[in-house]
Amino acid sequence: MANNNNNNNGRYDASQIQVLEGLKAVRLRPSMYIGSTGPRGLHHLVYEVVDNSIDEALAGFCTHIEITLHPNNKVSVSDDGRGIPVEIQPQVGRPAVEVVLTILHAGGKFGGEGYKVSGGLHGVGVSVVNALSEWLQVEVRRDGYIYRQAYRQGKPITDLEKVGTTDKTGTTIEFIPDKEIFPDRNFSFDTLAQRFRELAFLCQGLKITLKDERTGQEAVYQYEGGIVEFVRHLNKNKGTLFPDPIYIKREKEDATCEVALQYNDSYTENILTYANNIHTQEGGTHETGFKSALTRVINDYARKTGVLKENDASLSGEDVREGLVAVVSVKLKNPQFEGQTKTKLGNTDVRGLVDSMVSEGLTTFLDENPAIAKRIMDKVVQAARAREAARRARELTRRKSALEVSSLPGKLADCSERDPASSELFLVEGDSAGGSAKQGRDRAFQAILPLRGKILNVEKARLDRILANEEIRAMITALGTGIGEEFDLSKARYHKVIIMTDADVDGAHIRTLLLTFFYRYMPKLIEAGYVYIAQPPLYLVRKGRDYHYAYDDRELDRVLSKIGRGNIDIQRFKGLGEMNADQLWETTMNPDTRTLLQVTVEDALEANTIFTTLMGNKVEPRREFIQENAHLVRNLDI
Ligand code: 0RA
Repeated sequence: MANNNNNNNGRYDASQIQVLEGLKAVRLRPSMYIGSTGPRGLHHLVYEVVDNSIDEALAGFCTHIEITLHPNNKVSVSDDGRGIPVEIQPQVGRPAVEVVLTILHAGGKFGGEGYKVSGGLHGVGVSVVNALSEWLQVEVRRDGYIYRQAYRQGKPITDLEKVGTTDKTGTTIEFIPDKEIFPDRNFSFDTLAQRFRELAFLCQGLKITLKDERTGQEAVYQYEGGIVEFVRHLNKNKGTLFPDPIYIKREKEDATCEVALQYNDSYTENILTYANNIHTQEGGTHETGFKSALTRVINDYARKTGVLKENDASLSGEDVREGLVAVVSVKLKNPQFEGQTKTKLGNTDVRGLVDSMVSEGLTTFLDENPAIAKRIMDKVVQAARAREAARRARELTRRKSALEVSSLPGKLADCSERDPASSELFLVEGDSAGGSAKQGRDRAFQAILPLRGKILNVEKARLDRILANEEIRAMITALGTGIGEEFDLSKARYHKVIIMTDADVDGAHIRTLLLTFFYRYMPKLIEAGYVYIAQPPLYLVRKGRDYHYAYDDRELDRVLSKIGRGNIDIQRFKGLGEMNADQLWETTMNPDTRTLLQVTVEDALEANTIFTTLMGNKVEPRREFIQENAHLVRNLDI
């Protein structure tokens, strides 16, 4: 059984067995460790490696992390930290770096207390990445030397070797995910860039560079202002109530909390919470601590200054969060993640910690900045009034729908099918396209609702105004689910809601308006996977009796080169209305031949940023965005 690696005088047995057992377990059930072996799991490998460098940065020893995507599926992650220790670990008889890379959960054992601060969602350690890589190489720059070791599927194929000298310190880990585990090894620059930007916001001053050698793309993220700049970024295209976000920070022995917040003139709240750099989508104790302090402090201030009189009702949590953008970030020793997706912070002591620091910090801020405090007071009091009006409006619609016998909208051409699971609703832009769709559809299971004119810009409007909009009401009624707090997925009358708009800029705008509406008021409809985007073709190419459709310019080129020369006629569809009923059926509606894009809100932050960039109050960025990204809306969904 001799192997060049086991030269440590018989002391290796126990640890070697542990390594092999560990590797086997990881390769047998990769999803247990990294969530999936699809694109998410694949990208998770990179995050896991980067997290180790982030820990080194949070410990104060690393200022720059560089990630490079190479051709041939190789990724490298390089940092300028202290370098993973190389000394022989007495318990194991192997260099520490080898232990870190081969033994499960060995990651944090060598830096002593307080080393492990961040950690991927699963926090599994870099040995898992190693086990799932067909090849991995670690390079350590430390004590004047360069050390290297390579692995195959997690097993060392060389000893740790001294390969040169250097005056630098740091660690570089390069790896190629194993094809046996990951059928698709295509890394997405955009997905990685998004996460690294977020990490750079959360780790003030840290520089993160992402390079893509496949395309030459490069992104550099570094924010001296940390989460304050994060809040500025989220409010980029909004009118803000005051110029600089409020920033509060508290450092304790075993926890650091920071909060940055700023109001804008919209009506939605956007609170992002993080624990150890993980986006806690389900919230948790840090979020409750923040919210309760905010509500209490604002109410106290409103009473103290006479904005609220003795007999006035207190402001609700929703009132004080209207138009609020906030980032809450805590870093602590032993984070407990709970909830369905393990993204809810459970540590009970964090609630009081965040609550008391926000109480103190915000009270002081309001006292010291009366002019800003006044603007906040105006905003929250107005919110309370609007909320009351919305409640009355809601009651009105409820009573109405209870009274009407058949309350389905007149414009809806419903299907005969009654089982929602096999029913489809097409939301079609424009009356003429609606007409073609009605003719072309299979009325057995396809319903058509034409949407006329400019649909209300939901970002700008409050709930009461949205409910008053005829197009939106028709859609809500047709869907059957209700909206907001009364939303009930089980009442959905269709399990496919298909947005069918023109393949031009206006179409992209309306599609985004609808997506915004669903995202804000029926997020569960998206989560359930009920929302789709139809893909109408852009071109019809005819040669004699032969014809082909092309969905974009690239496909048009392909079609043209395939059918060769001759008498070719190219028709460009400017809108759905230009297609006759048969063409619309064949290209866009027939389940056997169409392509539908399913809309998923994978990343609420990403979606929110896109929506708010498009729909915010300032007009210029919106136009710019549509022009640049008309094609991108597709990338929102899988
Ligand atoms: C354990 C201890 C020390 C550093 C590291 C791990 C370390 C790990 C990684 C992984 C990627 N980059 C890294 N950089 C550092 C501290 C050892 C010391 O006291 O010098």
